Amino acid sequence: MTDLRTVWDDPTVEIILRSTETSPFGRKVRMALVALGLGGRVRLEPADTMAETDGLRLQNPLGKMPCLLIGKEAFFDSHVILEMLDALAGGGRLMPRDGLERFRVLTRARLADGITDAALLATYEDRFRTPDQTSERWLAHQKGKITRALAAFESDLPDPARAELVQITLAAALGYLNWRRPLEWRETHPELDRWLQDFARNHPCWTKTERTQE
Ligand SMILES: N[C@@H](CCC(=O)N[C@@H](CS)C(=O)NCC(=O)O)C(=O)O
Repeated sequence: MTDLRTVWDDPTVEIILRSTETSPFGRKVRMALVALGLGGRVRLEPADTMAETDGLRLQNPLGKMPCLLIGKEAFFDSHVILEMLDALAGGGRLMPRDGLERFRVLTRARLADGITDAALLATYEDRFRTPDQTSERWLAHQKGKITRALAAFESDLPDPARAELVQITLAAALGYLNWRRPLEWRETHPELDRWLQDFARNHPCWTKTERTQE
C-alpha cells in the first residue's frame, strides 16, 4: 500500500490544486492547507469549469473544482481532500478520529456545504438561464435551504477559536453568501455574523485565502 506521507514528501511529485480563488469549495481546501501548515507543498492552478478544453474535465469527469492532483492522480471533492489533509497532519486535527462525535462533525460540515451548494445553484440559475427562464420557485426552494441551515448554525455556533472542519466549511459558505448575495443574511442572523467576524480575526487562514479578483 502506498503511504500518503511518503508521496506527499517526495519532491519529485508535483502537487497541484485545481481551483480558482473564488471557488468556495476551493477555499475550504485553501483554508485547511493554511491552518495545517501544508500549503507550501501545493501549487494553485486555476480551472475554468466552463471550458471544454480545460484538463479539469479529464482530471475530474464531473468538471468540478477543487481537484487535488498528486502527480498524475486526481482527488476530489473538497471533503475528501480535507480528510486527506487531516490524515497528513496526523489525524484528529480537523475532525475527530472516531466515535459518535466524528459523525456529528461530518453531518454539521455537510450542512454547511449544503449552504454553499444551494447558493451555487441560485447563482447558476442566473448564469445559465435568461431572465425570462428564471424560476422564482426554484430560487425560493434554494433560499429556504440556506435560511434553515443558517438558523440551525445561529442556534448552535461552532467554537470560533478553532479552525476545524465545521468552522472552515461554514466560513467558506458565509464568505460565498457575502460575495454572491443570493439573500441578505447578516441582519437576520447577527450571532452568525459576529461568529464569522470572530473566526476571521482569530485565523490567518481566512485573510490569506481572500480572493484578489472578482
Ligand atoms: N461537492 C463538491 C462541489 C464542488 C463544486 O460544486 N464546485 C463548483 C465551483 S465552487 C464547480 O466546480 N462548479 C462547476 C460545475 O458544477 O460545473 C466539493 O465539495 O468539492
